[in-house]
Amino acid sequence: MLKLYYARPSAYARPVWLALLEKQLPFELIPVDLGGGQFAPEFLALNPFSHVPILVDGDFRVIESLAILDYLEARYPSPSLLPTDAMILAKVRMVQLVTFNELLPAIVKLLIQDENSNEEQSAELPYAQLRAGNTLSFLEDLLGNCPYFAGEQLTLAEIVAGTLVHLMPYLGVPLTNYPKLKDWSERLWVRPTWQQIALSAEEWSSFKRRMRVIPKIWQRHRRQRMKALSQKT
Ligand SMILES: N[C@@H](CCC(=O)N[C@@H](CS)C(=O)NCC(=O)O)C(=O)O
Repeated sequence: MLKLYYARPSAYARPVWLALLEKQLPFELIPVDLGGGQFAPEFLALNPFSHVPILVDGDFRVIESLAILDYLEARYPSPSLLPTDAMILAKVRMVQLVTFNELLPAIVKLLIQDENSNEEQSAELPYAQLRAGNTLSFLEDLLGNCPYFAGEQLTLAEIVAGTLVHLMPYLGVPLTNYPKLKDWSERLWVRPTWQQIALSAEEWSSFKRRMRVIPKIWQRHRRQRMKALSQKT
């Protein structure tokens, strides 16, 4: 059976989890405690970069969320989550990459700032808001009047962007200026598959709290690892 190493709130693991559900594949979820569990030797043997998600399919292991999504699509093509038309495929890829490369860094910054709202706001906060708004405008235009980015077909564009766009109002970026994206997001979240990965309000606030300390834990582990690795060479 397929195995997915994941953490429930992980922005990179959630699309893979959702793709498995949309494809109706049987799979086992293996939770990883990102408070340090990702530095355990058994985990590092699966992913030397200490990240979730990891997909294990028999003897085959795939890391990197976008590579996993492509693997699932090629290996388990039905139902299809990727168009073949060149222009539509380019649209889907743009949505995936812009979401991870532009929107996600802004979300992380807004999350941390949100928790530190009593501290003086740094220049990074307005930049994150601008970056988020810029990405949402781009997505709104790209979606146009279609139900999905690829037209009538739900694809990996929804699987990636749809797991993050709905968070924006909780981070001080309402979707009212992006009405088509707002409707699109609401349509996605009534799907039973999406409901299965929904975080409760409690999980969400505990995640926000952990985001304040977790990067410091990661830094400490990484320094120890760098030391250990440099002693080996
Ligand atoms: N490029 C990777 C990024 C994965 C990633 O950064 N995952 C985070 C969780 S959202 C993680 O596992 N962080 C733990 C660490 O870096 O030690 C992907 O797309 O899979």
